[in-house]
Amino acid sequence: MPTTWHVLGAGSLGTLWATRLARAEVPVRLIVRDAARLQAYGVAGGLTLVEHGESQCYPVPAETPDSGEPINRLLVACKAYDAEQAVARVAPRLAPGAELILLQNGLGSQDAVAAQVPQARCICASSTEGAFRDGDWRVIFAGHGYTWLGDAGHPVAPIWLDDLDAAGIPHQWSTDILTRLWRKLALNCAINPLTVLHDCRNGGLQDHHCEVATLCGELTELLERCGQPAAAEDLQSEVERVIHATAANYSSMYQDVNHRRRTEISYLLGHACKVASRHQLNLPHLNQLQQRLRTHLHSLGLPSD
Ligand code: NAD
Ligand code: KPL
Repeated sequence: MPTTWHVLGAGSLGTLWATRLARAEVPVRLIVRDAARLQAYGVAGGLTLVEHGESQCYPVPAETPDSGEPINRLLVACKAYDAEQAVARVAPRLAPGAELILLQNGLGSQDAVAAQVPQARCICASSTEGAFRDGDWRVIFAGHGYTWLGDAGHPVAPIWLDDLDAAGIPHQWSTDILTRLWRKLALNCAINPLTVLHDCRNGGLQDHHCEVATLCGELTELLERCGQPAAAEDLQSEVERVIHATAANYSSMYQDVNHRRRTEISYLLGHACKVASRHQLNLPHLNQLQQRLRTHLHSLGLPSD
């Protein structure tokens, strides 16, 4: 009997994964927040994936967190700030030897989740795929990319990577997943907050070269101090390359603010500043950036954590 994938969070990435697994006839079940959401889902009749302009509805079965069935494999597809609480609600259902795949961007939420479920194996992911919702239970597959998966405490790849092959989810097992997560966090810290504060696309940061370079210098210091020298290598040139390559795009944080959604600041810039302070490292520009961003979010009436 193949193992069922439970997908916690029917948002952009959760839907993107659930629909592709379902399309490949891999058993998958969706966990929605509560009975009201389950009822709304029942009315919709399934999850819709829009790819290359074509939409297809997949009737993925769904349940609430307190449904009784044991969970062996759980894809956590909530935002970083929701992950810990969401997992806590299903923790009693985890079977011995259960595995969690954590899709959250940034750092901090993965450790918080792992602490909730010491009996389970937690696998972290870093994804460059892009998807967004244009309605309830409907997701547009906007950017093809790659997902790196890894377990910092255990280098052996799980057998279920075969399911991802079958589902056409481009992925690679990574034995240095923490390096990847830190590198992405550093890129996000150097780019995303400035796009919000300067109200610009990524390419607009080409006019703020000095500010970007100063932040890259401090982020490099931080990565080296916290045992991530590989993530620090040539950071500034990669940040400049990404700014150039994605010049026409709005950063994910810009889009969150623009849609008046809570940002993941605490797991990006907030995490960087917290770790710097833990290492007694003085990074004035990074701290000032966090302060400016928090003030800005507050002024817009958005959560600043
Ligand atoms: P999203 O907001 O679209 O989806 C999150 C879903 O989780 C929502 O449907 C929400 O209702 C649900 N949820 C929250 N708490 C829950 C609970 N207790 N029980 C059940 N469901 C719950 O978010 P997303 O864009 O899919 O992002 C998920 C993570 O993936 C984030 O950390 C994000 O940074 C990362 N990421 C997203 C993309 C992307 O293109 N969307 C790309 C790379 C990484
Ligand atoms: O990942 C990104 C984001 O917008 O979140 C990039 C494109 C790298 C910008 O930081």
